[in-house]
Amino acid sequence: MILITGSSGQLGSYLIESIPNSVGLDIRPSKFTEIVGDIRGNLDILLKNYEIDAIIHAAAQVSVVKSVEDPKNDADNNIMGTINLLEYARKYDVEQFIYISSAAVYGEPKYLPIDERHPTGPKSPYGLSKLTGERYSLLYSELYGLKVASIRPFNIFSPRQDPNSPYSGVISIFVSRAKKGLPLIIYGDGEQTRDFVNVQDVVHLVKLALAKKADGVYNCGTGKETSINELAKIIAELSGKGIKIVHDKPREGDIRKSYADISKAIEIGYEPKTNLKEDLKNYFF
Ligand code: UD2
Repeated sequence: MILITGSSGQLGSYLIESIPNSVGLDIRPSKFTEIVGDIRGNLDILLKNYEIDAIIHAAAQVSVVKSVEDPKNDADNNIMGTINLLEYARKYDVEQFIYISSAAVYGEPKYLPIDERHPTGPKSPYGLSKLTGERYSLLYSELYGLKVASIRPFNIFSPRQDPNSPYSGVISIFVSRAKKGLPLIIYGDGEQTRDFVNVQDVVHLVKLALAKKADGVYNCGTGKETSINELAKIIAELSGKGIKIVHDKPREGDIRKSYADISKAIEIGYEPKTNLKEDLKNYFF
């Protein structure tokens, strides 16, 4: 049986749907979650009816902004929660552990595209807690022979992202504004870039890592960059509402350009299928 933590979340819910013989654990109840509980809680009790062979750890405090406001809560979830799961894995001889990390571990890129050897330098408590969780997982692999793969997604998008959250990513914000007929606000000149990857590609890489018992660190993106200007134009066009695009001052601490070198993932069979324009149309319009 495969335990998927964070099964009510954006990525976890898709993982539950596409991985047979899996069971979901999340603090928030949902139709994807069989076990409602906290990853920091007593896992002996929470998981007593299950025989777990592998864990995909996708539960996390996911907001950069919240991590700055409350770094202790962020660390408690992302670091202590991870250690609690790793200890469970050690105690019950779980074979495999897939850690969902983040491109936030890299901080401001020193070169592009960003490969897995790129130095880490998180710019937020969130980036640091994700990196720390990743390092703990890799340490357990060295110390106890747990098979550990760590996946670093770039900018994930899906129809299940929450457009009403103030912590949403740019695609969510632009789509919900376009649907309301509101102008899209670009921070700065809009020439900053991101590697937008649809959630199905992330699921695909996680499944490959699981099947191949991969170990080490893997970027997950498309290997292509899209500027925020291009993104705004696509969404404005798809909405068909004559949406205006306006510019505001740059966002503080914003990363300028970011996209992944995905060669390592390709070596284990990864083939990203993201087509930004098509996917946005299918998901939202
Ligand atoms: C994303 C993640 C962050 C972290 C990071 C890793 C979100 C919300 N943020 O930050 O958690 O993992 O990647 O590198 O998922 N923008 C606008 N107008 C808007 C909103 C955003 O111009 O209304 C710009 C923003 O200034 C930035 C770009 O869009 O240049 C992307 O912003 P984002 O917050 O979606 O994502 P990012 O990469 O900064």
